Amino acid sequence: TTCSSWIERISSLVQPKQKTFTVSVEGNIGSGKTSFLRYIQANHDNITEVTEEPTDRWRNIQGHNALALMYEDPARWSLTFQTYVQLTMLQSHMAPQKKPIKMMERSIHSAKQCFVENLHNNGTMPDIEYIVLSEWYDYICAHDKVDVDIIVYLKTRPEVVLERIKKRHRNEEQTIPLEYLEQLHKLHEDWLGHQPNVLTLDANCDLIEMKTEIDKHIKTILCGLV
Ligand code: DGT
Repeated sequence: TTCSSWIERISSLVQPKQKTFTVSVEGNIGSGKTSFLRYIQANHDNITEVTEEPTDRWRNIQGHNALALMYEDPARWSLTFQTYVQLTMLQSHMAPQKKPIKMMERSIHSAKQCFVENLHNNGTMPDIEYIVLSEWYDYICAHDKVDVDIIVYLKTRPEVVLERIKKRHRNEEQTIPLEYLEQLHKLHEDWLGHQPNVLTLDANCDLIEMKTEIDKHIKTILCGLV
């Protein structure tokens, strides 16, 4: 799709006099969301504020590393972990916005649509836990301002992100198998494939090529404000 037709599509999706926007950046583990956001922030700091994913909070809940526990024993700790992810994501969505565009690394939606669905699909999370989390999620969506105007989807091949995960060598992630990344990839595709407000970027390339790709689509990414 060309840039100008994208702008038209987005203009028709947002409110006529809308002045603030929320953009979420989605994609598999290791797809390059953090680098993407740092590049945007470095170049468009005047109109964007970036909310990075609260992973540090997940790693230290009053001294407990929930992320590590979730990877070590997902059947025992996934509900605890996803409950906390949902809380911290809700806090990010609700945080007051000072600049025209709030850019979020992931959202409450990917936590549910990709990670929770996956844990349930692969039998790690029992029905009752899935139902409780889902009812919380539905209630939050109905009552709080967690809408996203545009989703930037950094699409990658599972094999590519596995290599990146191995290279960056985060302690908690060393046991992630290719199969898990394939499952998450499919859920991202199912979820984002059918949404009208998604800009999909090929994120298999290196950072230099990625920057060119971002520059090419910058008007769309920044909701027509540049
Ligand atoms: P990037 O910058 O694209 O490389 O992104 P990452 O890999 O730093 O960030 P992300 O969101 O893909 O994940 C950070 C870690 O947290 C990773 O080990 C996956 C895990 N994670 C994030 N959100 C959830 C969630 O809702 N549920 C589960 N089970 N894990 C999650």
